[in-house]
Amino acid sequence: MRRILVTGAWGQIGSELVPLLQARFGPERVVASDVREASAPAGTVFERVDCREIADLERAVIRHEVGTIYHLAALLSAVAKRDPSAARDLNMGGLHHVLEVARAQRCAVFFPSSIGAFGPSTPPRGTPQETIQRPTTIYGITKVSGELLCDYYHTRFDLDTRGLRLPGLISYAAPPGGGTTDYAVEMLSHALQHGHYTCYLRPDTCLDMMYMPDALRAMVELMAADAATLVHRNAYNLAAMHFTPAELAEAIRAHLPEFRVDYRVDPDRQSIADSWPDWMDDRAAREEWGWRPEYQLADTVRDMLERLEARLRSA
Ligand code: AKB
Repeated sequence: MRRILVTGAWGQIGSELVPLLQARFGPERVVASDVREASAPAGTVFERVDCREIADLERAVIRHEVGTIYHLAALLSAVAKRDPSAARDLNMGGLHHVLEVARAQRCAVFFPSSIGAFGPSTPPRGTPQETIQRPTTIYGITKVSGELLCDYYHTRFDLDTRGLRLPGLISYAAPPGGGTTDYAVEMLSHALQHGHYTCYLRPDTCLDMMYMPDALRAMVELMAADAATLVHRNAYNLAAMHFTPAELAEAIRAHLPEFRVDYRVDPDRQSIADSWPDWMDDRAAREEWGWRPEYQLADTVRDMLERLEARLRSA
């Protein structure tokens, strides 16, 4: 059986997707790759890959006989806003390299799009699967281009490309790096450690969010789905819950009644969040490949606080 390559393996998603794939398919069948040479956990096959260099990708795919690529290496929205050229090089150039290598070596490709693929002219509540996509962020522009490139490689070269429009992700294993939705993870860990958090978004900013176990399961289920059922393969709206910072703070107070939040709005991240939908309609994912989220806000907060507390105790 051909192997699975994960790019951006040390990021927020990759650091949890790699162990999940290893547990499901066997450690020898998963190749973790990243531009950073962090020491890989024991038993992990690691290959340094800079996706901006097509030769790195080619070498890894050929050497390890890769058949599926989960392409996670990308800059998130706030960092991309600070350096649009770097975002273009990695988010668009990197994906183009992945698709070219996948075309030559006949690999399936998973591409994570985002709520960021929408913009202020998109219907913000119950955002349809197919609707206006005119993002005003460089991050969103790279995500829409990514969706279109994946469509193109599928129709033109019959490549098996699949993708999801991911909401903000909440997780405890690795910190998110430079996103707009990161406040949720920060709020949970500050609540536990300091009893207080200063939030960079307004209290009424509503965004789609998802707990990492649901997001990982969605990725693996989509890649395993029967291709014949996939009409909107690149990329499915994916939803589980949506809430505002004020609502998250309230849910945390059910466990930590003394928790306090104040707000110091960062105009850069607020304007990004304001351009994104409040919540997406994910019926296409539910109908075409059976998507069902398991975690809502209360379960997510309870589980996150328990796991963050266990990590603090063992640190
Ligand atoms: C970000 O905030 O940039 C990401 C995303 C929603 O794509 N978490």
